[in-house]
Amino acid sequence: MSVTGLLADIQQIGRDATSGGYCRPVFSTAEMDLRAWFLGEADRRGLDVEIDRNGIIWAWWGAPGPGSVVTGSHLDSVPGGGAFDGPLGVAAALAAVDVLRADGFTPQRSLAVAVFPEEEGSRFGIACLGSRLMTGKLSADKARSLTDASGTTLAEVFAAGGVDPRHLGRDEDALARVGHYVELHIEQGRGLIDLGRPIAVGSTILGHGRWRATVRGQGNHAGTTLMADRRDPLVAAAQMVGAVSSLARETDDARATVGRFEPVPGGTNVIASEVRFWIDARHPDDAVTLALVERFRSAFEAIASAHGCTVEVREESWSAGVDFDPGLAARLSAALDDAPLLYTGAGHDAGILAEFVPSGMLFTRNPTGISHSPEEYAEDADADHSAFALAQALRGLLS
Ligand code: HGY
Ligand code: MN
Ligand code: MN
Repeated sequence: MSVTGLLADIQQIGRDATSGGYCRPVFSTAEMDLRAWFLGEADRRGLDVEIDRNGIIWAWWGAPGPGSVVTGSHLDSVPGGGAFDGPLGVAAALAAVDVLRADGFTPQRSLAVAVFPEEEGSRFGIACLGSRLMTGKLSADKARSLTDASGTTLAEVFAAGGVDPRHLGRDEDALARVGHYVELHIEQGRGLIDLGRPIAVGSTILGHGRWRATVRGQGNHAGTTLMADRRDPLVAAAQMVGAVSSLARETDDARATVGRFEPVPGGTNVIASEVRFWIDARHPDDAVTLALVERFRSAFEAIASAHGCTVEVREESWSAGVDFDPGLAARLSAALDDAPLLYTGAGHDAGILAEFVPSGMLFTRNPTGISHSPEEYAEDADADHSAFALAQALRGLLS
């Protein structure tokens, strides 16, 4: 089946009819439906499926064993995300198996299609949670204690999703089986459309982190509290968000975002008592990112003080910048008609695995470059071409 055909099968799962955006948090009903879809497609292809201790799904063509080739991506989404971020890589992996088999290709190494849970970190706050657990970059205890917006722990959510949280953690066997990891993903940028090419090879992932700011003041009545008597954390937090944008704009090539802003209690006639907001900050140089966050912290303290409030900034997730294995990148490029090498400002499980096994990425052209939005898209021809490009890339590794 074609990539567009596979994506069409899941296009209504977790889709908001009004915005067209997708909401597929890990182990939500929508993501569980996507996992079930994947298991069905793997079964249809006679792939041997296992769900490991960290909730990662492995669909095997050949016996699982050391030094296998692994491809795949994720099925979870950001809130209001697009249809391609994650699922394109999973669908292309399934369709690549079809392409190789149609060519009568017999792999000399086993191939697995993997689906990593919580790549977006949208439910529990830590990006690439599944691959971090597998590699030991995130401790099982820390993971189990994470809570989602409703206060439900990761342990409870994973248990409800059929993954026993007592067994979470570094998985030496799973890691030993990965000889090469190659992930295909929709490009989250305009490199390819400007180059007029359908496929690129990943060279680098920018370092990126997430910090949570908590601003505390005095909750009070909107009508009985004179302006001079207020310690309003929402006004302070709003100025802090402005500082994030202005300080990032002063720093060449920095990207800093506040996309989540939660006043407590959030009443129209209530002066908030507390405001929580999250900062996503990135830069090609990790030291610059971290220095920028320190500038945020200083600016926040001055603003909080001016409003009689307090502020606390806490790191929630940090992913250092990653250079993919240059030999593998060159090999992938050569296999794909000298496909261009592009860096990405988006994080991926391939970036976590790259520290442990030779890993690479392929990017599929995105005409607008827009992502993490319902407007994210790839032309059908490019989406379908992804399967052939991935098959071509895998063929060399599997021979
Ligand atoms: O946030 C990211 O960079 C990725 O989409 N998880
Ligand atoms: Mn993604
Ligand atoms: Mn994403």
